[in-house]
Amino acid sequence: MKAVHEVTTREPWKQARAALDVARIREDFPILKRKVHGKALVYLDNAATTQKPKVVIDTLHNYYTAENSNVHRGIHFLSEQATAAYEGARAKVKSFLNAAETREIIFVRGTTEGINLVAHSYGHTFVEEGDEIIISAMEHHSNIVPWQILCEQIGATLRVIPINHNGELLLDEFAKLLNARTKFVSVAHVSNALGTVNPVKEIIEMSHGEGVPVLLDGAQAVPHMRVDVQELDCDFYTFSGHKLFGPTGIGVLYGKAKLLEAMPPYQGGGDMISLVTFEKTHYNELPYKFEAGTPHIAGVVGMGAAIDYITGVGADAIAAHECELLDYATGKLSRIPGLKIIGTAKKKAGVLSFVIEGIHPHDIGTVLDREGLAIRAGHHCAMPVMQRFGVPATARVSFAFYNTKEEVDALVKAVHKVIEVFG
Ligand code: C6P
Repeated sequence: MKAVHEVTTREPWKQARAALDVARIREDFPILKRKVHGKALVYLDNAATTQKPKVVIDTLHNYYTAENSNVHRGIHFLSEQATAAYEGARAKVKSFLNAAETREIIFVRGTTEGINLVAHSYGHTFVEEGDEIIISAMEHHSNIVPWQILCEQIGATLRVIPINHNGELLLDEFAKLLNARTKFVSVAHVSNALGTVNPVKEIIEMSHGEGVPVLLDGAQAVPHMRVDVQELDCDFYTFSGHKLFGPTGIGVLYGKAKLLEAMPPYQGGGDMISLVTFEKTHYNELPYKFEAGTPHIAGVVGMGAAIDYITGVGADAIAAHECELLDYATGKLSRIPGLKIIGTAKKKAGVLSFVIEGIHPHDIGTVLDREGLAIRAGHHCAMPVMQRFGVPATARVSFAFYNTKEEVDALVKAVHKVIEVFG
């Protein structure tokens, strides 16, 4: 079948096609064997959270069974082991993103906290009344609300890059929005509601041309493609461990060292200090300046195991397999009468949102659930996207590399059932 998405024909991962032994990979994910409502589970809600391979589950178990201790504090054996595991995971994240230095990797609770940290710390230091911040019309609420709060607090203005009917950013409009008042640009690398892969390299180049730093929300990108922060030249990059086959409650904020150095701490507490007196506190060096309090050590270690795992599977093989799945599903679903795909960008990753004429997405989700299929129905925490396309909600299928064409066939069959029941 001819690739629907331009990305399949342009990228080197083409060569990685068929390199993935999905049947074997599925053996690594215990939950994929379970049944729901008496049916085989078909898990297609990976944009919400991904399932965990046994190696991640075992790493968490082993951490609490054999290594649990606090980090950076004790001089005893266990504390040294926990610290080594924690800092070892930081080194893994550094290689995963190809960051220049490990001190540029800050552990946070997730993408949401990563963006809030930058909006608060960078925003309150470098953005002033009358300045402007640019986001896009396809942002998750996590990349809207922190900037709105900042703008309200300091009297800055939020500007929004519009999107076309395919769900692609209008770069010409972005160029018009960029001006001397622009102090920050924050956009999704991949949209969670539409699946669009944004032209982030162009956005960064254009922004840097005006001396404006850029944050990329990588929550929906890192599970699907290779990310190189130095090649992108982004100033900040953030993602969540739980969407990357790791634990919940942990994520990463990458920031260029010179920017992080210039920013004040986001939270105060243990570990982020070097000296405290009642008169004055001296802050710790990077990355600890931004890691106040006892961190989610097990989460970090588990996320490190997840990174090892997917690195072993291979980013190119993952991208190639998922692109094939997306093409296959797009072809099959778009032939169903009354079904409309929301988000038809040329470059897409992982996500397929759709509506069916006369049927509420929640009803689609409910019937699919009874058939064993897990999808998400709703606004996907991207209400402005729903407003842009004039729909209250969509049904959203989202893939991971353990999904198969047989599962897409099951989806198509179940969608026909939905139409039978409600159509
Ligand atoms: N999107 C989805 O079903 P947290 O909750 O911090 O791990 O991630 C927030 C977030 C930020 N940006 C994007 C692009 C996202 O997709 C998400 C999370 C989930 O689409 C849950 S709403």
